[in-house]
Amino acid sequence: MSSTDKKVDNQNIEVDLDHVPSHIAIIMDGNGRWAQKRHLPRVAGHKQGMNTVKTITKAASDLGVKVLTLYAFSTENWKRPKAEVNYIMKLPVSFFNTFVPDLIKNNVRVNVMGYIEELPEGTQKAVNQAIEDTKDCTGMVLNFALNYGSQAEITTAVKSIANQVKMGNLEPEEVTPDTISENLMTHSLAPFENPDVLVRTSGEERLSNFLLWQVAYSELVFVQTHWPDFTADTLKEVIHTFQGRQRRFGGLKETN
Ligand code: V07
Repeated sequence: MSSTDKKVDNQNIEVDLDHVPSHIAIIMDGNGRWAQKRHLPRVAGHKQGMNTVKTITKAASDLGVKVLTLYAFSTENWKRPKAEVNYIMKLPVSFFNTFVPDLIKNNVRVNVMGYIEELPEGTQKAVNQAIEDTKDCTGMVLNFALNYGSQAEITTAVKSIANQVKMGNLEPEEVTPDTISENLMTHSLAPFENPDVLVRTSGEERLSNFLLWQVAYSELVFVQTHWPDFTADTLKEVIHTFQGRQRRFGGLKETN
């Protein structure tokens, strides 16, 4: 995958439009590094990163993606400097103010998963407003993971299943992998709750507590590009990589 800024022929990335992955999940890493490289404050990277969210949402929707999940803020990100966290928490507000009309025009529905009730009041309001204003859109789902952590999600699911058993509504023998899937935050995305491909930008190759259960069969694609530099062409490259791997598995492909 090319990570140079000056790609000459970028019209030639082959994508088979009949086999576009239904659910793409992206860990949007590298905003801080993008800013540092330019001697800008880290928040400038987050601001540019939000613009990339807009570009990639449109690009994914145009390619026929059904669910685009974006990991925007993890339960661990609270450890960052307070001013940076404050700035990040305002991004859903400015995203909402500047992008909801475009989402509606593109028939994109916003969904959010994570511990939203722990976010600042204004952030919660913007998020809920975006969900409400796009609730009748029937195209792609733009699914933000906000204050999300996979181990916390699984813990919440196990507690809920334990309670169902305690109440006498479920026998321990009846608990299957489907029972667990049904109690995760991705359940509302069915039948596309599991990503076909998980992308992480900026050269890191870790899952960082993101969708641990749901990526059991996903293709993992790591790109060097910092998230603010990620373009529609980078997305096409990712899909091209995904499609190449699917072809090589052929009839032996694991079922999901
Ligand atoms: C955030 C911009 C993208 C790069 C990664 C971190 C910073 C969009 C949203 C958002 C979330 C919910 C919603 C509408 C928009 C967002 C956070 C950070 C916390 F309903 N970008 N973005 N939220 N960044």
